[in-house]
Amino acid sequence: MASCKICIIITIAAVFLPSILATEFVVGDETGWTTNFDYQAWAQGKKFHVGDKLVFRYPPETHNVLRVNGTGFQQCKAPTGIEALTNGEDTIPLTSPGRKWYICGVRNHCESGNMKITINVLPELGSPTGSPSPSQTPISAATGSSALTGFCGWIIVAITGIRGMFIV
Ligand SMILES: *[C@@H]1O[C@H](CO)[C@@H](O)[C@H](O)[C@H]1NC(C)=O
Ligand SMILES: [Cu+2]
Repeated sequence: MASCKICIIITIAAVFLPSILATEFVVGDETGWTTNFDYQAWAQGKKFHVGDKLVFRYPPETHNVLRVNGTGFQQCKAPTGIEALTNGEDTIPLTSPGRKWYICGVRNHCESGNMKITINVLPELGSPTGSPSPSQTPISAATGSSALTGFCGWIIVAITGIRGMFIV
């Protein structure tokens, strides 16, 4: 049955699409993590989702990465006792939606060198629970289409549900 082949392909796509779409963002691209770079301009227009990763790349010992809150971002102050990331290839998985703030804690790089970045993380792509409107996800669109009703639709729903259990 031709329609079931399509169904299988769509099911596989529904399972693997979110991981294919997961992106690793190298902060500052080729410039990396350094002083006097406009990270807000860099972040502008990019869409960060749960499941994506931020990579802070810099020569070790010249900089570091501290996760802070909005106040810490404004004042270039990290809470005492938190551990800085220091290996120069620091990969931070974005595990929850919302605003995130990172600064460099070396000397006055944050205050004087503008070494700070804030991003807004959106819910996971293709996630049935995380999406603001389920009708906008590719999976639901496929399930709702008239070509894929009945048995095929149920398989997609079941597999999407199973995938959800592993992710949550
Ligand atoms: C931000 O973190 C500091 C600790 O560094 C804490 O005192 C402050 O209450 C936090 N602010 C918010 C808005 O969570
Ligand atoms: Cu620095």
